[in-house]
Amino acid sequence: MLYALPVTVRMLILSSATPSAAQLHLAHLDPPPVAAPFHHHLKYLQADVRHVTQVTYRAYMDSCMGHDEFVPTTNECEHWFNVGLTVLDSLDTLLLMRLKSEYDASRAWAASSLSFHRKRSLVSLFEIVIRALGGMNSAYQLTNDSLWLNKSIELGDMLLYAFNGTRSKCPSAEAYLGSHIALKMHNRPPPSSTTAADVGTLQLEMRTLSHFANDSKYKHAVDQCMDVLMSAYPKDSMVTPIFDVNDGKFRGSRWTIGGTVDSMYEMMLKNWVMWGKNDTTLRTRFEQSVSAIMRFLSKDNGRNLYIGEMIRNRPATFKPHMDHLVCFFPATLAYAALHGLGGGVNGTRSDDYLPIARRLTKSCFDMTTGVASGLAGEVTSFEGKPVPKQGQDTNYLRPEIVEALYYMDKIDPAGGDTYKLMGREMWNKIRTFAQVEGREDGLISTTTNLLGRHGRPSHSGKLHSFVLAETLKYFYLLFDVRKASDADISLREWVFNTEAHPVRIVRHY
Ligand code: DMJ
Repeated sequence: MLYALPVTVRMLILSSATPSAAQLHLAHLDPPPVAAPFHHHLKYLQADVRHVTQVTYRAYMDSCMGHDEFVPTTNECEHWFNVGLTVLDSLDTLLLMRLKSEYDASRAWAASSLSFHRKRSLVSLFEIVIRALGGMNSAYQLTNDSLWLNKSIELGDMLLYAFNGTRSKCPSAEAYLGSHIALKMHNRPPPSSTTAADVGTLQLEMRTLSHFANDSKYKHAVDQCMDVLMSAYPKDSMVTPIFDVNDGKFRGSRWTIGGTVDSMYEMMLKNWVMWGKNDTTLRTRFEQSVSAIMRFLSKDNGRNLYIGEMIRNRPATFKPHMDHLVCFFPATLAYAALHGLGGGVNGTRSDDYLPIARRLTKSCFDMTTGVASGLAGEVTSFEGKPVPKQGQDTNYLRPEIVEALYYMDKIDPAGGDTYKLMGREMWNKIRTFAQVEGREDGLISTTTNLLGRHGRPSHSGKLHSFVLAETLKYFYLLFDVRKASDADISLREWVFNTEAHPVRIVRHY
């Protein structure tokens, strides 16, 4: 197959032997001596991330190929949308890491077994768009293989129905897959409320599909909804988490930038960048929201700058904790600065984006230092030294902290090796504490009970597909020894969707 990857990637695509997960440790590298130059360590770290990715994906393939997700501790397979979600979410990670035999096996599975028509399911529109459509768009971008475009069109055509069932022209949170969708929708009217993130995170993928397929219908659907969202946007402020798809209004009383809202902000910026920086409404709403977030939700406790949450316009209800998910925000601010907003990459004022992103990135990293395992919890309390909140001490191997390190490493001109060193510390902890017991070959899993006694957490639960899509990819790209401008994915030329699937910036569309 002819890959449309940058030449360096094509040349480095590796052998097509297909060892099982259990055999892979034989090929593993030895670490360099401690005193070796840092770039030797980086090469080793990058190879190690690739190795863990290969072992983990192989374990999924060995036990659950074609199922949505799997449980590394038991090898059980998980069903969610019944579309082989881990395959679709992992394609571009496999390509970027030159895991050719795993990519080829995934493509072969999709060619023979993936059909959205044969499904009969109600799925989360947001999740299927960011993981499946985003993953296939990216695979098509990187390979030019029409298989991925055809599958994206098949899926995109089904998702369009979700935009037709409501009064506001914005889709509800659920979409049908399979045949006779119109009939199914008629029999079960869509629920009226969705979240800001669900409805505000579809545009990049659907517009990209229009661009690739040369068919404006997907773009038209999301653009109509985006107009509704922008007119409903609160003046000079942030959105609240609920969106009513019938009357087209934001509802709810919480101000947060965690789950239910997060990627709406991220995608306002990225859509502005992706389509030529012409959409002044998107840019203005993004800038206005950043100001409001910093004014109402940020707090400097003397040790850390962090983003909490509160009931709208009621500062007394402020909660001094930060979700792991919120660490998308420094990455977004850094990307905005790279593309000229908030003082640009050389901004020094306290309200410029890059100085804020620096402090937030440090706080996100500090979320990993509160417990001996070095794994951050779902929610971290910032009342003193950052520690996982009681009842929230699970680590799902989410990407947002390493995502912040990756963006800052590529964008912050004053960063030096800071972010790579932080990444190394995080990676070493993951290798020690997230590794499944008895699997010294590198298989990793969700880690629970971080606050448990003896500092040794336990493992359980499924491996979310975002671990392969995002977390491992960001570690791999963070440890790249090349200059940011020479990397396979340059942030001046590419946009990652919220699930870390890269597509090239389209300046005029
Ligand atoms: C991912 O699916 C996406 O990054 C999404 O935007 C929010 N969270 C998860 C990973 O934590």
